Amino acid sequence: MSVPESHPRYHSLKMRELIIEGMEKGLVAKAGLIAHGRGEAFDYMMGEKSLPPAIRASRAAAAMLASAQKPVISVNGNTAVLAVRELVELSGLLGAPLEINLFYRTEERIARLTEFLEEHSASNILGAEPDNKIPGLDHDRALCCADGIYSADVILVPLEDGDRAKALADMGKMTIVIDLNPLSRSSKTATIAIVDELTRAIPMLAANVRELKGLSSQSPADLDKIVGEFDNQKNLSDIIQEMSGYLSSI
Ligand code: PTJ
Repeated sequence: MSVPESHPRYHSLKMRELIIEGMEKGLVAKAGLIAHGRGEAFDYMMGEKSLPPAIRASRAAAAMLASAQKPVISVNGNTAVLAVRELVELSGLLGAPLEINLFYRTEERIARLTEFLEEHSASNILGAEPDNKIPGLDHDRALCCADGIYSADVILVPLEDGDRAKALADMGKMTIVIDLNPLSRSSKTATIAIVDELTRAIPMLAANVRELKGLSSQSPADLDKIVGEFDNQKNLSDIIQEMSGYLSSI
């Protein structure tokens, strides 16, 4: 059944359709359906909109990406099917590779995701031939590319599954997580957690990067200042406050 645009929950139902189709095409893991449902529940609790703390986190994340020496965007099944165009655009803006890095890794999924990214004009794709490992992880998400995640200074990790953000932090890397769950280990471990829905968060991040990179008056020190003023723990408590405020107003 195709969802009519007039349906009040069009966007939400459309995203479900993308995730289901993605699973049927072998792009999304079965567990990706469950992960998506958990995300939807949190999004409901924030009124399905980007809250002010997420907008602040996006600005700090953009400053961190704009000043990175070697940024990398990590891509999994859910992120690819929900926001492929936006991810390719962000990759181009930053000159950052899209590295396919999967929790439920199979060579078939890697091949299909590579093909899917190529079909959407991505030119800088890594992940098919990992030649290094993130230390401290006992699952396939440890597999990474020496030229990508392994040597990156800043890594954008949307829809993380938890322990990798910690392993990357232990490697001395700065991580930007996009996750609707402010209580998740990834949100707490990230250098910057953007607690927002992926399809809202990626375009907002790209717009912020575009703006910060376009400001000729912006010096590296200005970007460092924006990043330095951001406090992830405080931002997470702010978002929880916002969510409880929203819930008690209903
Ligand atoms: O493609 P793979 O094999 O790498 O697997 C990807 C999933 C997402 C299945 C895997 O990483 C996983 O199991 O993740 P988790 O542990 O379920 O965590 C996913 C997090 O993303 C949860 O905290 C969800 O709330 C959040 N989430 C789900 N959908 C969205 C989201 N956050 C932002 N935007 C969404 N659309």
